[in-house]
Amino acid sequence: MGAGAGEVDRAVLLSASPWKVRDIVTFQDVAGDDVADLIYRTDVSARLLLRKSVAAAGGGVDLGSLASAAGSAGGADDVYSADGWSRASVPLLMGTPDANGDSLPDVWNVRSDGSVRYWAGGRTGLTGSGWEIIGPASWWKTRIAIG
Ligand SMILES: [Ca+2]
Ligand SMILES: [Ca+2]
Repeated sequence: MGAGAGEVDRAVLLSASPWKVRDIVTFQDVAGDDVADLIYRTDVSARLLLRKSVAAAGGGVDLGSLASAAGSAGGADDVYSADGWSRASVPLLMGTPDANGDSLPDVWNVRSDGSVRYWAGGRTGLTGSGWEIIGPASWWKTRIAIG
């Protein structure tokens, strides 16, 4: 993972098995302290969760703060979107830099019906119920990735 400035200086194994049921959505600052945070999907509860990072003393992210919810800023993962995000109903999802001009990173997904939706990211959760950008289409059902 990068340190927020487009640089990657090392790869560190933070955690192993819990991530088999999780997908990383984005790694950008959400909380507003200029330190990148982690948004991920957990298939277990069909939620998006926000793990807020701790700043490293020398700049960038203290990677250890991402290894567990307890070690993150605030000591727990926050629910970023409460339901509807199972792998079955949302086969593809991707976080991107800000797309709507509010300086907060956003989320795109492809649902199982082949529709494409845009979600505006907020400081503590997604805003609203998303906007359907492309209606249900068979073409999107056969994609292996977006981005
Ligand atoms: Ca942050
Ligand atoms: Ca945005």
